[in-house]
Amino acid sequence: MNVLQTGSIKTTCPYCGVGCGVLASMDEQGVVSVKGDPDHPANYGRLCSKGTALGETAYLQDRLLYPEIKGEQVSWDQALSTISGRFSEIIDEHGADAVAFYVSGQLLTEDYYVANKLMKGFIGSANIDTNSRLCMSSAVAAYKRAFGEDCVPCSFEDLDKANLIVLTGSNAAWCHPILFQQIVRAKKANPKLKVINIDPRETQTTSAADIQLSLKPGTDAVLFNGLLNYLKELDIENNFFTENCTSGIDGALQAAKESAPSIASVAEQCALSEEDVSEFYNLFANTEKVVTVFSQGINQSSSGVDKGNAIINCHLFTGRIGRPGMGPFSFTGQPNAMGGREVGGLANQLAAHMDLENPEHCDRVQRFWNSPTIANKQGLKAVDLFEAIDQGKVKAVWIMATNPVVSMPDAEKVKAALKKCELVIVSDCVRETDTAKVADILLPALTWGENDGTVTNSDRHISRRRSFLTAPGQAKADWDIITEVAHRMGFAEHFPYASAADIFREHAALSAFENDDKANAHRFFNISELQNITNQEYETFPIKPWPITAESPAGTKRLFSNGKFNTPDGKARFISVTPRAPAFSTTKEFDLVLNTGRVRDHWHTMTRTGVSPRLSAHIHEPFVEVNPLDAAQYGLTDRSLARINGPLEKSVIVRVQYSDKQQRGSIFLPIHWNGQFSSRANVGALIPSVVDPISGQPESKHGIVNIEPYVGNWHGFILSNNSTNLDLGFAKYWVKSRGRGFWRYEMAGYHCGPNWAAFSKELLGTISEDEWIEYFDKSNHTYRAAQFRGSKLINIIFIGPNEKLPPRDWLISLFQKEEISISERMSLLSGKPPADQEDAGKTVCACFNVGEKTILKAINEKGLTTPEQIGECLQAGTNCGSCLPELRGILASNTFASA
Ligand SMILES: Nc1nc2c(c(=O)[nH]1)N[C@H]1C(S)=C(S)[C@@H](COP(=O)(O)OP(=O)(O)OC[C@H]3O[C@@H](n4cnc5c(=O)[nH]c(N)nc54)[C@H](O)[C@@H]3O)O[C@H]1N2
Ligand SMILES: Nc1nc2c(c(=O)[nH]1)N[C@H]1C(S)=C(S)[C@@H](COP(=O)(O)OP(=O)(O)OC[C@H]3O[C@@H](n4cnc5c(=O)[nH]c(N)nc54)[C@H](O)[C@@H]3O)O[C@H]1N2
Ligand code: SF4
Ligand SMILES: [Mo]
Repeated sequence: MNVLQTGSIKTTCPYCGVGCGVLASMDEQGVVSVKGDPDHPANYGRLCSKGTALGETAYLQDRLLYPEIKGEQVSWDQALSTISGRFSEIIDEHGADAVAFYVSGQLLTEDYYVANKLMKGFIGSANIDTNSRLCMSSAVAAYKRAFGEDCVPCSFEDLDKANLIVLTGSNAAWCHPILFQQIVRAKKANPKLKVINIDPRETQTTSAADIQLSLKPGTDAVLFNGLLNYLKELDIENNFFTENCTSGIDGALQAAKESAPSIASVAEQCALSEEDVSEFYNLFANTEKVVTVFSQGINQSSSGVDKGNAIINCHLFTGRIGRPGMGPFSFTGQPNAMGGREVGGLANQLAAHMDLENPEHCDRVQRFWNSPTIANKQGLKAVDLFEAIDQGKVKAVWIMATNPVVSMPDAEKVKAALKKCELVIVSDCVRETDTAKVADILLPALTWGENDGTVTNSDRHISRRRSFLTAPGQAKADWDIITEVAHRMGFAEHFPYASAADIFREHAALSAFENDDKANAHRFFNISELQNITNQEYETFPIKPWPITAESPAGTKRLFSNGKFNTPDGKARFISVTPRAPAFSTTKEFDLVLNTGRVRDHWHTMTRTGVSPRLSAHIHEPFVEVNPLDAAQYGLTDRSLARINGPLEKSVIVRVQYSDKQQRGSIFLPIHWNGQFSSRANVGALIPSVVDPISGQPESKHGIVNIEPYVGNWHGFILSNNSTNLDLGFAKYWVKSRGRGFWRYEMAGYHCGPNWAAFSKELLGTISEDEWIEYFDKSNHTYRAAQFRGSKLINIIFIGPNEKLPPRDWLISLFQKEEISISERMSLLSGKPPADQEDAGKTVCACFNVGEKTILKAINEKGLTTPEQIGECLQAGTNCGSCLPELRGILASNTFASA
């Protein structure tokens, strides 16, 4: 890979919706380094662990480097002509709705704009949906119902100005770490600031909370309806605001009263104590500056839209919107979830915040695009789209920047549907993904570091993604690939783009097109000021929140400050919410609620974070969080394996992790592990495809399952410095993770068939000069071996009859050594360091590679009592700060243990 320019460039982190500014560069040795951009308003120089490790993910291993058809390398021309030819044939024969795009909040705005334009204005179908359907489509629908337009009213700055922050369904400490740290700092600076965390389980986010409300899963609408009712009873209404700026209040109050008439009723329905509920309600009632943050615990629900509106209702009732330090704030997940919303990338939107089902809007967009046709009815939303593929109604699908075989609910069915589908095209930057495996055509896309364009973060700031690396292999920008297909389908004159800037200008011009104050024409999404941006200005574009117009050329921090909304009467709407239970309740057979979500250092399906040793060190194995009392009931032990079975007749096998922070009756599974990294950990296969009737967002936080111990006859691990992709099909359970200088494989199985000594050599490969040191005890299925090539350690394999194998941390540290000493060789097969060496334990601080045992030792020997002292002593926690909640946890449990 070559560096495109010297010195560092300003770009934006490709992970979460905080959209942190990054300064990135590559040195002459090809080493990519990143640091936080001190001038960027989202992060002011800070980066979390994922942002800090970006350099480790910018290399070429595992990349898709050239187009392929059915596994054979082809030229771009062949690939693109095949796609346009097959699309055109299918459309001619079966109509425009027989083809579809399934895109992603990880595309840049320009990519997204072109994909949406091609499908809705030229192919003439609205069958373009996106993984944002699984992510924040409920928040979109809730905002739209309340404000008439999908607008996030707040600014990150409001977190500093608030006196109460209510987080619900958000594990910001791990998922929006820079915002979480902003909240922690705001608390230090403002002792009046209180934080409430609403989540069925305690998470790292709880560490900043004054009150943790571990409510019964799925009951948030009751809690917020109860709050509305309470505010009404206390007469905390902002009468001026409700009278002049809102409609529908009576219905909402009535519905709130009926469903949540008293604190006692709320406490009972949500399984909370009356004291906790009343403390929360009191704080909300008595604090003017309140920000309510909501995320997937709200959105990923079969009543997610209503839950969003139950939250917004409380802000409308108190008029706490459009002013500093207040508002209902959906934290978006993906780096460009918001850009996708602006271009209308969902199957039920048009473009530039216009509606598919509004004939005036369709006419306006068609005139602007000068297009032969325009979709005028909603297309298929993600779950329905894959259902239509399964039924053969959609015959060709082009998947861009998403991995639905892992991330969709009922994921095995999605896989089967794609296998049957006539034509599956996948544009990705990575060669091997579970979705790429079922594709007919693979298209190599540029990714972070290489592509150019814009993204919009959670608080509407548009910022630039800039390239500093040249295109690897034959990879192309996503917009370029789509444009080429549009040309070949006969639409060349309508897609005259030579650069991302060309597309951005058109996107900005559409936002301004007939966007005036006349009723039915005004849209808040307006970046008219950027429609004539020159290439040079685009190159240096700073970062601004939309709307960006002649009146507000520097952008607009907060929306609705004048109390005007985008509804026909200009008023915000209260929505009457009647809470509904999740679609599935537990049964005798499936007696546990399945909650799913994220871990700190992995990103979704791990295609990028899974190649980073630093990020893989934090949690290297898929796990299930179980309350110890439940675990005892089901015969599970901590760190043993368990099988989790769901009603779709699929199961996963993962490691048990005791957690008293997990309420009884629920378990939590992380979403990240998939077929590339483990045998059976794809949680999508356990989640039925039940959706919210308005948004179509799946209920990914509430499956039903049962759990049982998985007792293998043998257990083992391999640490290997050269085997990147061992075929472990013989093991019922396997998982792989990357470390610095090695790959780690954990395994278990039923049949102790192999003669391990011979089998290991076959599996790992050996040459005549290799030296093996081995220990084999056939009577109890124990085999331990280390393979050396010269003085270099190549492989370690340990097999035993049960899970009681030595800790891996010291063995792992040997892979960082050029030479293994005699005493180390002698100790190796015991798995324990020689007397003069120490074991650092599991990595806690990914930035400085500091282990738990090292931290505990320093705490005890030096009497450390604060994370700051740990930082001074070991550096842990002093860079990105993502491990600070864990450092606090270690300090707390150590105090507890030594008390
Ligand atoms: N490290 C990391 N960060 C990420 C991502 C990642 O993959 N890894 N992905 C990004 C993306 S795309 C997204 S969408 C965001 C998601 O960010 P978050 O929404 O914060 O993350 P999740 O872990 O999906 O879920 C949040 C919490 O919802 C809780 N929850 C479950 N059921 C309920 C309920 O009934 N009520 C309430 N109140 N809470 C409930 C879960 O216990 C969980 O702790 O993260 C973004 N940031
Ligand atoms: N059970 C359960 N399921 C869930 C969730 C949950 O909480 N629980 N969360 C849902 C949510 S919120 C989300 S956002 C989804 C995420 O799920 P996915 O979108 O399926 O996950 P990613 O791994 O982010 O997939 C992105 C793909 O794009 C590729 N890529 C990266 N950069 C580029 C690029 O520039 N161009 C192209 N063409 N490709 C690129 C990556 O290699 C990767 O294969 O999962 C959803 N599924
Ligand atoms: S919080 Fe972390 S992952 Fe999110 S944008 Fe910032 S550095 Fe990237
Ligand atoms: Mo997401």
